[in-house]
Amino acid sequence: MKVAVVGATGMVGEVMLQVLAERNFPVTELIPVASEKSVGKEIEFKGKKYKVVGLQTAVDMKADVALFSAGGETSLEWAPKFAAAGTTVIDNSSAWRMDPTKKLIVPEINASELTKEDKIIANPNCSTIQMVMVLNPLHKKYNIKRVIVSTYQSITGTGVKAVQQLENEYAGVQGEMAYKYPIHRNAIPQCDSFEENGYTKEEMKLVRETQKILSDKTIAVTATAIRIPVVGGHSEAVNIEFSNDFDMNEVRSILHHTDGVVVQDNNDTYTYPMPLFAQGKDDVFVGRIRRDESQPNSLNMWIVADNLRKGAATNTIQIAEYLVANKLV
Ligand code: 11C
Repeated sequence: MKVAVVGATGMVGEVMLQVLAERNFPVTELIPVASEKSVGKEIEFKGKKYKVVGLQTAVDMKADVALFSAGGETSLEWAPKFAAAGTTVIDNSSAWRMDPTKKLIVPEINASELTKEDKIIANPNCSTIQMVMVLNPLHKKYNIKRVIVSTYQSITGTGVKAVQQLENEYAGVQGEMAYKYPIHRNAIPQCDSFEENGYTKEEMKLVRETQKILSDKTIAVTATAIRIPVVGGHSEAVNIEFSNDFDMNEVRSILHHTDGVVVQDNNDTYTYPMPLFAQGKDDVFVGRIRRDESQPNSLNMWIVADNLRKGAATNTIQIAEYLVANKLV
């Protein structure tokens, strides 16, 4: 496979290169792509050096697959150009996710929707991916009515500027601010910009993308997304109300048998997921699983994943693996 990584010098792009190498994705030619200011820079992949090229050069190189993580505007402009050149684009931005003509894919859930005709495939938002990985098997069994989610999101979701801001704050030096406020010792109740309805875009992604991935518009979701000074991954406190009652052991067993989900849930041994330990892992971790005693058929849980891995790079590459395995590219 000729593989282009668009945004190769960014945070997600770098993890994509790592994950491609780790999973031995069949890369016969790597095309690292970035904005003009990075063109000519060298990056290393599997011990070999590659020169970063610009977007038009990459289009002309007609890759089989292009993994995009370069922001919504770049995707809107360039994904169609790659697609027109015959390249299948898997895009990490929010640009195409809610476009009814594009598929929004978490491979463990809905990769079977993909066909050869899908030339631009959307990768969901990180906080959505980790949540639906856990919701999906439970929805199939008990039918979800409503989800209330509060997120505790890593600064790596904002990008390298935010990591720099936190490091500057630790060191007590002035620098460029990724956020309007200090993030060290803080919790900022705003991830992404605000929408007309008073929610942030991040909160509305959790609502809309969940319904699209689970193919069920009847699932009510309400979200509050918070940025915290953590780097290892996103955490989510999730309350789920089902139509049907459940057995706690069966819930645990279902999650235990779900590919890509790891149950870490034992109060006796203080076992529960934490971003410090999820960092660098491809799985979604779930714990603190409790019946919500305040209303019928309801459950509380805590879900953690590395937002740069399953929330972005790993999910993208799993989509590419599915395309290869099913001869869709
Ligand atoms: C965050 N979830 O942590 C975001 C980052 O729509 O792909 C990814 C934004 C997106 O702020």
